Order: sequence, then structure tokens, then C-alpha cells
Amino acid sequence: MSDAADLTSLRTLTDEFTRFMLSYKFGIDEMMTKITILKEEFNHRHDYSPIEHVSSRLKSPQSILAKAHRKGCELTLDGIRSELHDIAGIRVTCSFISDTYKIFDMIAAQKDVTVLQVRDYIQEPKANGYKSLHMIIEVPVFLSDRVEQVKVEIQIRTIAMDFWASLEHKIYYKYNRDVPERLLDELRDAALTANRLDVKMERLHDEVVALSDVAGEDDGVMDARDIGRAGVPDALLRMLAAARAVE
Ligand code: 0O2
Repeated sequence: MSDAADLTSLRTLTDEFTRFMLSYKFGIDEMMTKITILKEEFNHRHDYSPIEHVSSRLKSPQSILAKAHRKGCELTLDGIRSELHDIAGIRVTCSFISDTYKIFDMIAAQKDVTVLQVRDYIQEPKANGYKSLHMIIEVPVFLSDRVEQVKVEIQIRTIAMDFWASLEHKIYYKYNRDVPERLLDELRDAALTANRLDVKMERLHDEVVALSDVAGEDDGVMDARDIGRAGVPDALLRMLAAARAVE
């Protein structure tokens, strides 16, 4: 092949790969919009948000290649597309364990979202203590010349599970995947402690919610957008009037 032909085919391949990566970016964009809407709407309806934090990441080309090699998948864009499910990734962090399942259900119920795979590491934690609810979904992305179904991996977990997972991930890479047994034991123990905290916090939260339902509690803060709309308590008005009369 001539140098010019080589260059043209290289350009074509680069362009195809860029389009391949872009479709995953668009998949993330679609799902991030859906999750943000769910978060804001839930917040509006219930005065509380089951979602604490949402983040996303696109796997780097190097990491895609390494995983494709590890899985022994065909090194073509089609091969990678069908075998690698986490090129586009979203992580949703919730306050409580029950919230993770609420978010899962709300995502799964969306008409244009197809759930391809579910791994419930909350019900069945990994041997190292890892807990998280994973779903691989497919979402349509509307491009100028076609509609593409894009896979996105969504990991849903509590703050405590997330704290544990990020530390374990760091340790795993620090020791180049060969972590000393003592640290592995401590990590398993820390996972149990994190779980106890999750269970206790949720129980306390349920208790407080039940109390404030009865008392119609004011939590002591107001949204700045409500200034002018919220009424001024009678007692405060009387106090202000009395102070003015003394002036
Ligand atoms: P990274 O760097 O986060 O992207 P599969 O071949 O698809 O069946 P896979 O991809 O290992 O197997 O699926 P699984 O078990 O659902 O894990 C997918 C992702 O979950 C991982 O992606 C991690 O992000 C996370 N994960 C799974 N197990 C653990 C764990 O024990 N500890 C931590 N900290 N995270 C975990 P990657 O590509 O491995 O890593």
C-alpha cells in the first residue's frame, strides 16, 4: 500500500474510533440528563433527595485496550462494542441502601432504557467485601444519520459503600493487585463496619422521618427562592412591632 493510501486508511480509522467514543459520551449525556431530572423531581415532590452525588467517566482508549486483551475479545470496534459493557460509566451515590433500589427501579422503568444485565453486589457482596448495585443498560442516541443503542454501566451505592470502594481501589493499584493478606482482612472488616453504619443510619433516618411526619417539623432552613413566599410567623411580627413601638 502507498504512503498516501496508508495515511487515508489511518485517518478513516481515527475518525471511526472518534465516532465510537463519541457515541459513549452521548450515552452518558442522555443518562445523566435522565438521572438529574429524577433527582430534581424527587427532591421537589418529597423534600428529600435519594441521590447524594452523580459522576460519570469514559474509559480511556488504553484502558479499553487492556480490558479487551484481558477478556480475549475480538479487537475490532464491533467486538469491543459487544464485549465491553463499561466504556461509559455512571456512578450514583445515595444516602441509604433502600434509595439505591429506588433509583434502580426509576431508571429501569424508563421506556427507552433497556436493562441488559443486573449485578446485585449489595445482596450478594463480593468475597473482598465490595458492595454496589450494577446495571448495564442500553439507551438510544439520536445521531444525524442514525439511531445508535449505547451501553452504559450504572453503579449505584451508598456513601459508605463508595468510600470503601474508592479506598479498596487505591490499595489494589498501590500493591499492583497483590494486596497483603492482613490488609485484605482489614478491608473485609471495614466493609462490615460500613454496612453496620448504613443499616444504623437508615434506621435512624426512618425514625426521624416518622417523627417529623407527626410534628410537621421545620428543619430550620429555607430555600432562598422562597423569600417573600413563605409567611412570617405571628410571634415574630408581634416582636418586630413591639420593638418598633419602643423606638
Ligand atoms: P474501573 O477502573 O473502575 O473501570 P465483566 O467482564 O463485565 O463480566 P467486570 O467488568 O469486572 O466483568 O464486571 P463487574 O464485576 O460488574 O465490575 C465492573 C466494575 O465494578 C469495575 O470496573 C469496577 O469499577 C467495579 N468493581 C467491581 N468489583 C470491584 C471491587 O472488588 N472493588 C472495587 N473497588 N470496584 C469493583 P473495572 O473495569 O474493573 O475498573
